Amino acid sequence: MNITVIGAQWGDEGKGKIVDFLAADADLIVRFSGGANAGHTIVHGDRTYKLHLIPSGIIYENKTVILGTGMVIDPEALFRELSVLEEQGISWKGRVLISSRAHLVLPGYKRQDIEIDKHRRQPIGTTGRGIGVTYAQKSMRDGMRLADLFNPARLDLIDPNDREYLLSYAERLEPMMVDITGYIHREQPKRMLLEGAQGVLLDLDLGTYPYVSSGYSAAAGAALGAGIGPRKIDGILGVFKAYSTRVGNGPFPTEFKKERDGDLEDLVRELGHEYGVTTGRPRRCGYLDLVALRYACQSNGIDGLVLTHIDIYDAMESVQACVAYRIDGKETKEFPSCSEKLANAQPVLKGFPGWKTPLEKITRYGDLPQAAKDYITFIEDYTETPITIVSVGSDRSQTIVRR
Ligand code: 2SA
Ligand code: GDP
Ligand code: MG
Repeated sequence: MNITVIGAQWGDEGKGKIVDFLAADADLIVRFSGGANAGHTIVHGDRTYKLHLIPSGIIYENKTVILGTGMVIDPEALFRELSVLEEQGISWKGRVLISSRAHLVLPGYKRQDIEIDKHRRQPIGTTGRGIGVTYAQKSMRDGMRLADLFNPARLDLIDPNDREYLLSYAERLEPMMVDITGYIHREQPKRMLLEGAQGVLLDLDLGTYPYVSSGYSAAAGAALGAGIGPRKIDGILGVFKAYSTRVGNGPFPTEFKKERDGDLEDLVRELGHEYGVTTGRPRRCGYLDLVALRYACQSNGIDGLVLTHIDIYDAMESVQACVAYRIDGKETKEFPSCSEKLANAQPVLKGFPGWKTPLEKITRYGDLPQAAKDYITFIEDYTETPITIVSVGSDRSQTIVRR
């Protein structure tokens, strides 16, 4: 049984938490896309782990994780992250493998990323981690892959400073390098988890282009990133929050507005700690956008949704969600492909009664207050997708699986 887990919004839905929870039953966890731009948080008791490149199964002592082919790897960031994990008592040697076909981020790419975005007439607000430049080099067929580090014919083609930089990591990277396809074929894992990064609306093809990242955040990227065929994947889970957030620029139709929503943005940001895990940037916050969520379900074939952060609404008298857009005077439930059109969309909001009960200690679906269940049922009906897991807090234990 192999399951893909993706973000169904603009990232930061709680993928790290959910992959860590599901990893208890997995024998291999593969991150299939993105790089050190991502920030995946795992909370276990009084310990918090912030992952950027390492797949979220690493916290278990005996699980093997692979950084997949679709990733872009910054060696400096990788070893920094691994040494933080080591300080936190996680021994990783022998358990962290990297696809030989994954691309490498060079120091100059990070500088270029920052410079390019600074000079854009409409900046994207990238994380400055060299992601776009590395994926562009890959598409141009000028990229450096992990395997190239051990291939003098390729290595000799690059700038001597870059060569020296990369070679300084070669000894440590060599034992981690793996042919991911061969490995999976040999090991025959029974249960694989394929972890995405960012979210569907930041996917290069499906997202709000050009305000997207450059990897494939969508479910369709999982097979490529893990070096397996798409028919080997048995299910797709899409993680989403009870509200929406976005970090960086670009259209966000349900973003809270002071004139309409008062202090709701500050309230949600503080309760939900909505700050970038990688850059510390405050995240923009807004209502749950069901038009966008339905599009994410349809464009990814999501079999089951995972609802997180529902506890953030615990104290609210009422909760609202966007059920349509009004664009140029016309109401629509279709998600526009053009960012300018999306920027003109006014959300049509529907109100739901609040549950005014703390949910954080609830462990069974049946024990949720009726108002919370009604909100959940509405989302399922609207998206035509079942909600199979509900998360009521950041801790691994605060996860309700619907049976
Ligand atoms: P990039 O750096 O080229 O990938 O940026 C392109 C856009 O993608 C957004 N992006 C993200 N959005 C949400 N979360 C991300 N990870 C970090 C986190 C973000 C942070 O977990 O909090 O710390 O700021 C992430 N990574 C990329 C980015 O904001 C641009 O809009
Ligand atoms: P990811 O990028 O999708 O892995 O998500 P991030 O780690 O960037 O952001 C999610 C944040 O929400 C982290 O601080 C998590 O610890 C936290 N979190 C996850 N699920 C829940 C939840 O159900 N409720 C609350 N209150 N916090 C959650
Ligand atoms: Mg994140």
